[in-house]
Amino acid sequence: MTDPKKKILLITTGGTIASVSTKDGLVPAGSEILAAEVERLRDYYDIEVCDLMRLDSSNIQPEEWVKIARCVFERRKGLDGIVITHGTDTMAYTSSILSFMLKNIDLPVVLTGAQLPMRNPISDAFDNLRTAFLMAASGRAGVFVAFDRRVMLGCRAVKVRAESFDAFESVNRRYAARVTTAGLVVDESVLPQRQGEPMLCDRVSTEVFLVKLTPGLSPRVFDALCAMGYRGIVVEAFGVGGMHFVHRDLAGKLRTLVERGISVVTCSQCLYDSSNLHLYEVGKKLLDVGVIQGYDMTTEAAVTKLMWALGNGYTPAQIRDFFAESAAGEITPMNE
Ligand code: ASN
Repeated sequence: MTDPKKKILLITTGGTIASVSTKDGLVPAGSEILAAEVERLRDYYDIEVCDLMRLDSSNIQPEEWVKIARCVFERRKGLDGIVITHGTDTMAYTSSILSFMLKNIDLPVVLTGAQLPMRNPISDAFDNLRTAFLMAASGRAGVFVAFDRRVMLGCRAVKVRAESFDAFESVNRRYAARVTTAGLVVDESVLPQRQGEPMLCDRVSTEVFLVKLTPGLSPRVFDALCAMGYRGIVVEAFGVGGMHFVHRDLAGKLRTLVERGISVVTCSQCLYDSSNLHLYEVGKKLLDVGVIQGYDMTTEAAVTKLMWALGNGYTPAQIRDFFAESAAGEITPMNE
């Protein structure tokens, strides 16, 4: 007897993968664009479809993250896995926040998209959708991004190329799986560890600002952010985490912010490797004033983790503790 087909829910949110050409440029549509390919996939999977939204991912914001998380959580019972089609531009933010919102998720949730619309004969949509379905049917729980025959943790994905088919990389973490001629080859050591029952934690704060440090940046920028009511700031600092204190004293300014209860997290402008504020004087000063280390987190993971922590009412002390540990695989523990 053959195994029953795995039951997969396909949630569409728009993006290039489901876009059509119009006089206004590419505009996202719904599952009707994916229908022919979904029909072919029905030979292998039992597929339900949910058209949730039709947005370019530049228009996907915290309101949409909540909708997507709720849809996944509410519909997951009785399914083997979920595939979410999504625009590529902000997919890493969505996959990162879902990694926190869908705590201990008990099935694979796999985001995918494409660099060319499904209707384009040379589109990557076919391969990407097939990789996502393979991972969704794999029984490996967690939030993932599937792209260019590779699968990565959602909280490690970064869009690194604007046009090429290999648009995503798994930053500072090995791929969770690859598609080879042998099928889906999963690296079990990369998969997230569940620590309890699945929970929907869908509150998120928008009071987080990302600053990319440039030489000479004025400390007054931080006064302005404070005045605007931001409660969390992520600074992409230089190298392993340095910020200037000569001529313009950023460390001194950040001290006043931390004293006012604002959580300041630093990560590196370098895509790869970890920040380490202990190494240089320009980093140590930041530790002294209470800046939180982002270690080897991607910027997308650091920003969404802070949005999530503030949304869930964490105090500055709780945020500090939360950033010292990995919730979904976004930080490499020191002993690895
Ligand atoms: N602008 C598109 C989006 O993010 C890009 C894509 O999907 N390739 O929705």
